[in-house]
Amino acid sequence: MIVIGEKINGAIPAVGKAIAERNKVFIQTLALKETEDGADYLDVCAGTDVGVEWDALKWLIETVQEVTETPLCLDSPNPHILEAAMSLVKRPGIMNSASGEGDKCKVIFPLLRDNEWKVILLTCNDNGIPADGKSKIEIAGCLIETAEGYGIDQDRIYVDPLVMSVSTVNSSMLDFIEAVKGIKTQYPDVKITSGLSNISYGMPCRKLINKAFLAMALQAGMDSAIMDPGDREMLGTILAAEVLMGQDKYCRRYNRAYRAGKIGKKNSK
Ligand code: THG
Repeated sequence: MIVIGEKINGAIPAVGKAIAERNKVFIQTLALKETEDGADYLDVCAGTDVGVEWDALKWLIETVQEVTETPLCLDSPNPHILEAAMSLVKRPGIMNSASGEGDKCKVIFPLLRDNEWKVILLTCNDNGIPADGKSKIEIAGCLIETAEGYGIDQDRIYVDPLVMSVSTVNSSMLDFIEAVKGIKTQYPDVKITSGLSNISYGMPCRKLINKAFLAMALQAGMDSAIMDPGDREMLGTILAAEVLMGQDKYCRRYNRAYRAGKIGKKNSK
């Protein structure tokens, strides 16, 4: 399971405040914590108004790279900002994201020629975000094939099938799983990623839903999630799911995490 740490995001009020105040220590502490918690990539999103996003993102990238070598996942809705941000980044990371909207593919895909950068592809286009699995698969296929034309192999692509909130679309997870399975059948080397909290929007006890979603999505073939790597219950769910799927030989990783106090009740092994 590839973990993309979600905490360096200006949409989180305390982080937005730290970015506005250019509070280096706050951001660097977060970056180090996510790294220690085992994040494979750090999502960096300024999440501010369009006019000031570039300055904020530039500062964020420089600030984070001062303290950690964990590769970054550059997160912006603006492909031109992603293009400019890429030149500041020291080692190949993930572009979050391209999609069928506007000129995103035309701007992002040429940037990935002849390097090791990866890209998240969202299953949406100028007609919006489809809820049904079949349309998600169709859009993903179209984007994957366009990417191939730019020399981007399947193993550098993460598709995010944009799960809906289950309070609005009752079949939300089932549609997501249909998309995961369909995309993996047609493009076996493509990876699947997702945020974990969109599904529970509008529901009480959101984390219960998020954890059940994570376990079922993993079983369906999801490879990665954008999540809080320090969330003990979420980590426990991942490790338990990997045990149950027969992916953790002799349950070693689960037992090791337990002995290290990383899962289960805090301070009571
Ligand atoms: N797909 C892709 N990119 C994305 C998302 C996605 N980028 C942004 C977002 N969704 C993922 N990032 C976040 C960041 C923070 C929170 C949710 C998603 C969040 N944080 C709260 C906090 O930190 O205070 C609560 C955390 C918690 O309770 O665990 O809600 O879907 N491609």
